[in-house]
Amino acid sequence: MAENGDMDHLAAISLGSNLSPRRETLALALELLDEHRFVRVTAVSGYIETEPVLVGSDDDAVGPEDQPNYYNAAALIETTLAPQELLAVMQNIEGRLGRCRETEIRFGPRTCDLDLILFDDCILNTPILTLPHPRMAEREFVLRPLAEIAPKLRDPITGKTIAQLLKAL
Ligand code: A4P
Ligand code: MG
Repeated sequence: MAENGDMDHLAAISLGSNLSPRRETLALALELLDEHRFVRVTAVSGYIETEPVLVGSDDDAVGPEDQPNYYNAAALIETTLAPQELLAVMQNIEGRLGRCRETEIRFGPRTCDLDLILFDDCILNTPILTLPHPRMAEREFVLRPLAEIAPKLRDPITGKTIAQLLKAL
């Protein structure tokens, strides 16, 4: 962790909530992130209402069908933290906003989901963190808000920009 105020990493995150109060929860998550000493929120997209995406492409996970719509948003973050440290901060905020991983259903309703989408040009595959986020390219609820604030940001694996990925959907 750096001691000074230089925020030398750029990260893109996606936010989602489908349990009331959805917009307030996203706003509060961003406030809590920005309050962190080593994190600065530099851009925030508009909030979009989206229908729940139920099926993960990498396995057969299916969420419950009768869940409420989501609000989704994206934000850009400058930070001195390492990717795993930033993820821990994000998970701590999810917890403070009432998310309980022990009792929730995969792809089921959640008060607040914070996903790390990109972190500089990092490509990582560890049990706790995969970068870029493995499902970003197939998710309109991730790409549309992110394209609003960072259309030229690139997926380090394919070299494609967020705008190109969104267009390809
Ligand atoms: N993890 C690994 N890589 C990452 C990363 N880049 N960012 C690990 C965040 N977490 C990462 O995540 C499960 C585990 O993934 C974590 O322990 C972390 O170590 P989670 O947040 O606990 O659970 P989750 O959110 O249910 O899983 P995941 O994989 O984030 O789900 P998805 O694919 O993000 O789907 N429909 C709409 N319209 N809008 C949504 O926001 N979200 C989901 C969640 C489903 N459908 C949706 C939406
Ligand atoms: Mg998540």
